[in-house]
Amino acid sequence: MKSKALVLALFVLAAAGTAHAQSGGMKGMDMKMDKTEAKGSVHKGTGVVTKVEKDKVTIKHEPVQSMNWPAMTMAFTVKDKALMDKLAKDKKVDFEFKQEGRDYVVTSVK
Ligand SMILES: [Cu+2]
Repeated sequence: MKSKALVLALFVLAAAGTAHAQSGGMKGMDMKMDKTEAKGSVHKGTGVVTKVEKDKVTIKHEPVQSMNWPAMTMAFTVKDKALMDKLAKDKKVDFEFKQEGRDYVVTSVK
């Protein structure tokens, strides 16, 4: 009986340790995956802002080779309110964006 209890205790400890290690490992993996995805899908553009709306900005941008885009005027989604401060009509901007479904979301503005 004593040894059975000991085995059980060790098993519980081992299981707890494994669970902990797993959640830590998963977290690390998620972060790595996010980074890889962001790195692969962020595109850079240059253009002039033609219109600023609540959560959208229209940019007359130069060709974006990574998207196979010619120069055009189009709307981008802006989710980060802080980026809105950097966007103003007629301002020339260097920006980065990523595709999210059917939206193109601005991720940084210079
Ligand atoms: Cu475009």
